[in-house]
Amino acid sequence: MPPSERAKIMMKWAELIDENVEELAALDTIDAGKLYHMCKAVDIPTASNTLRYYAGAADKIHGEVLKMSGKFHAYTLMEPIGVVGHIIPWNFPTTMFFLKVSPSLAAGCTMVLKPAEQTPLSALFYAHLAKLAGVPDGVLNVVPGFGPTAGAAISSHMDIDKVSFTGSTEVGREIMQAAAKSNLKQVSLELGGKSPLIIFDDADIDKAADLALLGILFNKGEVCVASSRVFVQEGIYNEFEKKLVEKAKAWVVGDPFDPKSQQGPQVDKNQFEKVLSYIEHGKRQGATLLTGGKTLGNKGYYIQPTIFSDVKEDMLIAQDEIFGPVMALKKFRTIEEAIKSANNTRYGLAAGIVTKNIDTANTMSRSIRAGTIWINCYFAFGDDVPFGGYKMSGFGKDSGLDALHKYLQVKSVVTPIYDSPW
Ligand code: TXE
Repeated sequence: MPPSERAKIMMKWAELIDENVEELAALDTIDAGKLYHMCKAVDIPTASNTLRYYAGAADKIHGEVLKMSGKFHAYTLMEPIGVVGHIIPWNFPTTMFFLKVSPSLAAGCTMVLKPAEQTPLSALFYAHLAKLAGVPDGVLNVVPGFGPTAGAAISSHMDIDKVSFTGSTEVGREIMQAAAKSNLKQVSLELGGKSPLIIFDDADIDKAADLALLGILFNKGEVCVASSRVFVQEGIYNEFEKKLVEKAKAWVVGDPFDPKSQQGPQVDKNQFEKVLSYIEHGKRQGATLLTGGKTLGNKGYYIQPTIFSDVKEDMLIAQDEIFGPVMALKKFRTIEEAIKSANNTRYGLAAGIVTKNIDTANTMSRSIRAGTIWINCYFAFGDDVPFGGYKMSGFGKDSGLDALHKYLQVKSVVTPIYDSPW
């Protein structure tokens, strides 16, 4: 199909998504316990815009003309990589679907997508809308199923040319092994994180406390870039801690369909129990529980916003991805100490820096080993901004033109030129 035709279909699909925003938002809320008003205002409209961004790129994919030495002429073709397997998680069912599908569709690939077993509903609805928009049969195949069966079938399949995965570091490792053992398919991985937020003495304390809280409580902490480690400079530490705890206590946890709620339930029993067990570890290993730490109500997987202070860097709550509303707070003195602490993790997905000093911001952003650095903001994503990890947070980018190139391969074509004067 000509790329301009692909683009038209993608634009039409985006329109259909916008027309069904309420139903789609409700599906993600029912499946994942995500806030309905956030899904409706952010997740769904952002996803249709992601489609539009890559639709715009579909007919701008081209290679280069190269001047070889000797009497040769060479050029490159950018070809679709072939059949792509997408395996996605449950924390952002809609966002993940379109971060994967949009660039691969624009690149001209066909694909099999496996949604997470907890959240298959919106993916199936998106496939239905894709058909209505004119995506030909067989191009986009949504196959719900479990990881060790349906997921593993993708990563070990001999006819799949690339697997693009977002999920846990453990499963990322299994996917690489399966790819290596089967047809050496290409792999890109977006895995876990333990992202630091570093707040310096010159910060506006009130705003910084809001940012820190949002960084860990947004989507009930089920966010790969959650700012789960917060480092605060000693000059403002006491006042910051006081504000943070006050704000955490006022945070509204409840029914995700209630517009007043700021935090819904954890996705399922497994995650609920995992988070609670980390809270117990934190207490047992000697961190100070400043607020929260308990479940809420007797129905649903609700957990109070939880903040620990006096967290030592080798404690489990400072090292493991908890994936829940649990913050590890720590005081620091110097910028050197902040850099060392920020990098003391096996992950490297994102980091936040709060300061008015441009030199501090520049030094920090160049010293932290992470794929995204937010200065005086957090969760600032954009379709044109590459997103992906360093270290054990994975490799390969979602978003931006880097993501488009992930689904393309370069072919070099060389031909002799016998009568050329040059
Ligand atoms: O993830 P899994 P889980 C982290 C987070 C969370 C933990 C466990 O810390 O607490 O992982 O969550 C599919 N072959 N993240 O168990 O298992 C699975 O069906 C192929 C961070 O839910 O990694 C689902 O579609 N696929 C993360 C997807 O992998 C397999 C988001 C993710 O599930 C498979 C989610 C296998 N052997 C969890 N086993 C992020 N980066 O945002 C499972 N899957």
